[in-house]
Amino acid sequence: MMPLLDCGGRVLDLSRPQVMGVLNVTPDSFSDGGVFMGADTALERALAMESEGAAVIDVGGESTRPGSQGISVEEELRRVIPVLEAIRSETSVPLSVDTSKPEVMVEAARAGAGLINDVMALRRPGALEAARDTGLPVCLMHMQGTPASMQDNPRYRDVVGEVEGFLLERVAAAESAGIPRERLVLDPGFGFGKTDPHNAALLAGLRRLASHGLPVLAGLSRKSLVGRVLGRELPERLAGSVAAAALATWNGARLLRAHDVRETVDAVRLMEYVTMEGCPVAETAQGGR
Ligand code: 7PJ
Repeated sequence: MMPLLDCGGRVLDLSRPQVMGVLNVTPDSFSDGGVFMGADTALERALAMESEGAAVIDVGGESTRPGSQGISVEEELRRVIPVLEAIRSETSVPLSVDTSKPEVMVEAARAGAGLINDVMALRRPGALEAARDTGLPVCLMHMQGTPASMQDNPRYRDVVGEVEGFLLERVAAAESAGIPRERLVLDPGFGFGKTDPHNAALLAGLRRLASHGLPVLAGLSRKSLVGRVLGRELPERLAGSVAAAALATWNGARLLRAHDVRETVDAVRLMEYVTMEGCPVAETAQGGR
């Protein structure tokens, strides 16, 4: 059903939960901004994440943190393309590009990206067609509003139902545009136009999103949900982030987007042991499918 995603010739095996390592090449990203700017530093970090067990590395050039304004196509290409080119030949895992811009999707695919990670779920004009033409898998993420204002006053009547409805509508739009569902990944978009109770409801209700036969990605790493609930500033969010990733995995997520790859891989492997076939107690564990 969903085990192997062909990411432009590199395989992402989602028959088991896996970790997507975050590689921000932005000067303003909220959690590690400014640290991974040049291609050299980015390559070093990518190699480290690969050796720590990342199954895919997500390269992002535009910050989408609350309040951020967006950058031009030219600036995003300038940040992302050299990094993809530098990493591509030195790594063997698939690379993902975190972008909403059709032009960046196309150029990134040429530069070796194997997966499109779009926090706008292909809603920008031209994005459906651009993504389809690359032939690559796409992660469709839910966001209420835009990064500039999404945390101002997020509102839902039924957050799990509305996020699910939105994602299924985007799956239908992608299929109509010629992107087969076998190429799609769903993501509730933790922190993107959501309060802490909204995020908590989505984390607790993740299994419903995972019930549609498409792999689910969860990105909770270092997010303010973890910070606020635990009263932790950025450098102190590791344990909370790993716990959140474990909970998401238990509730059916197959791809965990994380900055701290080694620790998250450990958590995911432990969940896998308890819930997947082969474990003596798998049948009684709720997390298995
Ligand atoms: C997410 C993302 C997420 C997906 C970011 C951060 C903010 N892509 N890009 N899901 N978050 N698919 O790194 O915390 O949750 S940027």
